[in-house]
Parts: sequence; C-alpha cells; structure tokens
Amino acid sequence: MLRYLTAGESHGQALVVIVEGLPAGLPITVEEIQEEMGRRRLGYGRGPRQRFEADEITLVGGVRHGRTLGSPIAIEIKNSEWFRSDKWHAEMSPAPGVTKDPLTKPRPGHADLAGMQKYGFTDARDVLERASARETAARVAAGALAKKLLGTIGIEILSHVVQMGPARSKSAQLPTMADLGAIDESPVRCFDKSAEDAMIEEIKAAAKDGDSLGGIVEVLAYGVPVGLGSHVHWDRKLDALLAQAVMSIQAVKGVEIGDGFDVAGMRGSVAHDAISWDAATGTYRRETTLAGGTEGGITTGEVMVVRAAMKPLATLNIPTLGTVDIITKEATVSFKERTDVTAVPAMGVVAETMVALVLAAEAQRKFGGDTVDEFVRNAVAYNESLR
Ligand code: EPS
Repeated sequence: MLRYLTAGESHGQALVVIVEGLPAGLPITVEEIQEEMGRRRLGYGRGPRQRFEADEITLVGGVRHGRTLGSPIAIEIKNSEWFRSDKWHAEMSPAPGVTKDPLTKPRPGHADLAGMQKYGFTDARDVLERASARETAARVAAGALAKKLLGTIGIEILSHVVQMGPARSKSAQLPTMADLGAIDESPVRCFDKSAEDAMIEEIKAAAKDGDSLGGIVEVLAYGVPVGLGSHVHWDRKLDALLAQAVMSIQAVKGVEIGDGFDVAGMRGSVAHDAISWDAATGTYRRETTLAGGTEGGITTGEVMVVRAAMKPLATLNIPTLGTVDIITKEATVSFKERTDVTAVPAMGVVAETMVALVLAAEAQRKFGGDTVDEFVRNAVAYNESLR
C-alpha cells in the first residue's frame, strides 16, 4: 500500500519525503515532479519567500533510468533560504544551544500555543517551523508520483479557486482537464473569469491593511473507476479518507464532498443523483454531482468533487490579534513574522495532491500489482467485468 512520510522545518536546510509502495516500472522524471512543484508556487498574494524559494528537487533514491524500481522513493527539496544566506543557520542549527530571540507571544489560530503546551517549549519557533505550510512542498512531490500512477488508469485531477475571502464564483460550470492550463494562468487559479478581478481586489485590500484572507477551492477527479473505497467499515470509506487527508492541509477548517452542506437543506426527492443506463458505453450514469462521486463510501465512477475551506492565515503583516506573553502573562499582540496575504491558490494544488494520494492508495488496494503493467492489467480487467 502506498504510504509516505515527510520531514523538515520551514527554515531548516531541506524538506524530505519518502514514498513507499509504488509499483515498479512507473515512468517518472525530475522535470515532471518539478512541474508540479512549480504549480504550488502559483498565486497572487504570496509573500516575499515565494520570490526566492525554487523548490528544486533531488531524486535521491527509488528511480533508475526514468522509472520506479518498486523501492522507497526519496526526494529532497532544499530550502533556498538556507543556502542564500546564513540568516537561519544559528537559529535552526541542530547543534546544542539556545535561541537569542525566543518567540513568546503566540499567534491565535496557529499551532503556537497549544504546541508549546503539549511539547513543553517556551519558544513558539519550536512548533511553528514544522506547523508551517512550507511542508506542503514535500507532499506535492509525493503527489506528483501518485498522479503519475493514477494517469496510467486514466484518472486525472484538477483544482480551482471558487472563493477568495468574500469574493465567490457564482458559476456552476465544472472545469475539465482541458481548462487546467487556463486555471494555472489565472493569478488566483480561478476558472470563472467574472470572479477573478473581485478576488484580486480582495487580496489587494487585505494586503493594504496588513491582513490575511482565506477561501475555498474545489478539487475535481475525472476518470475514477467504480468501486474505490468501501461501505463495510468506517476507515475504508473513501469520502472519509478524503476528508481526513484534505483536512490535514495547514489552515483547512472545512471539507465538503459534492454538495454536502447544501444537500442538508434540500428535500430527499431532489438531493440525490438519479441513476440511468448508458447503452453506448455500457455503464450506469448519474447526470448530477450532488454526491461528489461517492455513495456509501464507494466511488460511483462519476467525477469526484471535493471542496476545502481555508481559514485566513493566522500570521498577519500588521499583528492585531490579542494574545498573552507566555513569560510575563501580560496581554499583548502576537509576534510579527513574514507572511503571505493568502495561500488559497497554492492550497488548491496541495488539495489535488492529497486527493491524488488517497485515490492512488485506494486504487492500489483494489488493483494491486508489483509492476505498473500488472496494476493497469488488473484495472482494465475489472472495468471490463463491469460492462
Ligand atoms: C508559512 C509562512 C511563509 C510562507 C510559507 C508558509 O513562510 P515564511 O515564514 O518563511 O515567510 O511563505 O510557505 C512556504 C515557504 C512555501 O513554500 O509554501 C507558514 O507559516 O505556514
């Protein structure tokens, strides 16, 4: 089964990810992974860090002559900031020592205070370096491998921003894979051109006030076969696995499958995707996407729809949120740390990654295979058996 582990701190030397369980023979190049890394850096509203983080990867193990060996794949992503100056060398050194500048005014909404209490730290940096969304770079490298595997059985994934702060897209049209290039070219990764300007204006206004913005992204997975996940047990339900994976993205506070929250307010007679038989393809179809492509925790074969709501970043360029200095216990405002105004466009790419990693793991659970050929053969035979 596909599994992966990331390590590394935001201002340390590097992030690393080890991906284990991919079949042998999957074609993959550094350039393909690098392209996904580049997509995560897209988006208006990012802070100064994105201007110099190159997210350059080194494929350390598990790939030979452009294809996977079936062994664990190790990828390193150097933090450019570490190598461009010695600014963080003493602060993040693994050698014994103490910081000269402990952060004692935790930011509300960040992991700072709860993390310090739980792990017995008096410097928020001991928590925030790992809590930082910089870690998502390592996830995206793993996600590039998962997407490559999914591509061999025709599964493709995209995301787009549907809400930025209060500015929301009113379009119900779902973009297809052919639209992904245009979405990535949009400064806010928005498919709905009529909403794009309002989103940019919201970011400009928040930036002017030293404030931050959250928003909502929608992830769509096309070509997902019937039958991933299962109704038989809580931890095998595909929608539950997706919710956990997407909720784990830094600052995500809500996950919706299909029209989850709207459906709750409808009558049962209009809240479900009617089933029809398509004689031409020999498949059952559902014309609507209310269920988001899963019923009973099992994929239906329709497009999967997963939305993720990100809270406004807890770090503000002009800190105003009230907190307490953990040494003096006096009321104050949280410490100032360089930050983005919003990371919602990038979060969409990370959400694609998390959906890809779940679908790849579940596809492997269903189709198995030590080689990609075996995996594909099993998937094709299964799909044929349904017709
Ligand atoms: C982040 C804060 C910012 C972001 C960072 C996530 O970093 P810094 O504190 O170094 O300015 O730029 O995101 C990335 C570095 C990245 O590659 O996505 C945070 O606190 O989560």
